Amino acid sequence: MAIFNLKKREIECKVVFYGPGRCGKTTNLEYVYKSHKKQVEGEMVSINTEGDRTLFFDYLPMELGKIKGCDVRVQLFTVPGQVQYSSTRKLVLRGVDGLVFVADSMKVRREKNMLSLKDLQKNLKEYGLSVFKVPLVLQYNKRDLAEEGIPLMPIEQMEKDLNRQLKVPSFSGSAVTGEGVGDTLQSCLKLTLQNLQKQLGWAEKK
Ligand SMILES: Nc1nc2c(ncn2[C@@H]2O[C@H](COP(=O)(O)OP(=O)(O)OP(=O)(O)O)[C@@H](O)[C@H]2O)c(=O)[nH]1
Ligand SMILES: [Mg+2]
Repeated sequence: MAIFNLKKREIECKVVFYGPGRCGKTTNLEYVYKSHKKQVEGEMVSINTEGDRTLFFDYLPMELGKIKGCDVRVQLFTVPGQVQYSSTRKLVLRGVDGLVFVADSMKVRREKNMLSLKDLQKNLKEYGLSVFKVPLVLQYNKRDLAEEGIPLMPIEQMEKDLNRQLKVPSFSGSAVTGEGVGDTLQSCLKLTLQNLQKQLGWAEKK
């Protein structure tokens, strides 16, 4: 849940990158850190195991400018994707305002993507949230691997597997080259801020 401090004219919200192990959540955040220096407030914090897998989370605070004279900040988090860190994933998800689900485009990861999306749905439900209502975008990551001859799923198949019911914005990209990373985040932040404005009764009248 976002923090609205209207006296100090500050709004702080939380966006979480979710997805299966090794799909590229941390790499996404690292790219955002490098490419959005002006908006980043402070350092990126990563709590990793020795093998560079996320053990607890990655954290990156950003400044998004002003809405109605209020400073808007977002805290970006990643969850640890490895199956055994289920309770940590749930903890990181607490108070989430927006989500990026990062799916791995490699054919061999098809089932892992679908299981992780189910895991997200279940964890959200435990906080009384619905995957159909929370601001959410999908990213089909690692598209660059096609050039290396690694079998990837066609985008249409990933849409069918993951987005047939959700019908949320989706982006193909590569967290390594940065393709699609900014678009994914921007789309998620747009939905998240629209939703917060609705909560505050600030939504634009059509
Ligand atoms: N080629 C390619 N490799 C990628 C891409 N994104 C991530 N990787 C690689 O995939 C591996 C795992 O990436 P991470 O960002 O650590 O994955 P993660 O989702 O944070 O994994 P967990 O922390 O275990 O949940 C690393 O070796 C990355 O360099 C991508 O878009 N293209
Ligand atoms: Mg990670």
